[in-house]
Amino acid sequence: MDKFAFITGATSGFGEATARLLANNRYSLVLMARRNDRLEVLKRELESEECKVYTLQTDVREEAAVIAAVESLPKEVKSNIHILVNNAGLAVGRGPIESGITDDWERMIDTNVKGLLYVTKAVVPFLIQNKSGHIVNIASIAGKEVYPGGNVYCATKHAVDALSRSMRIDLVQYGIKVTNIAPGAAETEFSIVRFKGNEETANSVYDGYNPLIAQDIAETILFVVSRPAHVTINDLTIMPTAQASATVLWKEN
Ligand code: NDP
Ligand code: 8X3
Repeated sequence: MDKFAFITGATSGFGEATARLLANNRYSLVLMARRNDRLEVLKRELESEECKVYTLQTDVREEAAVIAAVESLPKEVKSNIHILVNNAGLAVGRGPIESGITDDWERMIDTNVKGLLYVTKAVVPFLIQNKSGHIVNIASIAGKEVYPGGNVYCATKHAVDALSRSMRIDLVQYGIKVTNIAPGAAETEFSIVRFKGNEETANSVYDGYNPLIAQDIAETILFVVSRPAHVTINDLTIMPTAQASATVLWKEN
């Protein structure tokens, strides 16, 4: 039977690149995100005899929708989910706490923390049933350190880091692996979303150095999920070579 990887945030960046790479490595896919047009394009591109693709147009912030979406999958798909990549997430805005916008804060907390919990709660019973499986949580260097104006985004990614560690403790009895991945600056649609469509500001984040690209993270995910059964990689921090910490970036003039 096909091995399914369930990927949230599959319509862009890390999630999309991971979907492509896992499809090329004999996984079938369940792809979750809000933009259905992109999900359908990806499904058409990746579906083959070896790779079945199910798309779930779902906002991870809506618990009832997440539960219904997972329930809607055929039984043989649910019972063959081997990998859950909790990747859907975003930063909205960057600035000091005193001028923070509560709606931005809520979008980040609801997506990055509560959404990850809702999806995990809906999917983990199938991993438990099989007494195996692998959860890969996409955290961030912002979950290891803080930086000016990063306040709430950093708090949500610290929460993801803590959840990875506690999930590992809760799920070890079922033989379920949990890996936390903490990337530094990567050029995806992340900054366009963070700066609310302002392309000039978004592009300036990546000026003067070589940032990570989505493929770097996809290859890392493939590596961690393809270790032997007795090996778990708990935590990986991956940075562009020019980035020494959340705040130290070596830029060429
Ligand atoms: P992108 O903006 O390129 O991709 C984000 C993905 O998340 C999209 O597919 C989007 O799909 C999905 N998403 C966002 N909100 C929701 C939602 N409410 N429900 C379902 N899906 C949602 O960014 P990245 O690929 O860079 O980001 C992926 C993850 O990596 C995020 O968790 C981010 O915080 C983290 N990260 C990013 C870094 C970077 O520098 N780029 C570095 C470290 C971590 P759609 O809009 O269709 O719903
Ligand atoms: C995204 C990387 O440094 O902008 O998580 O927080 S950073």
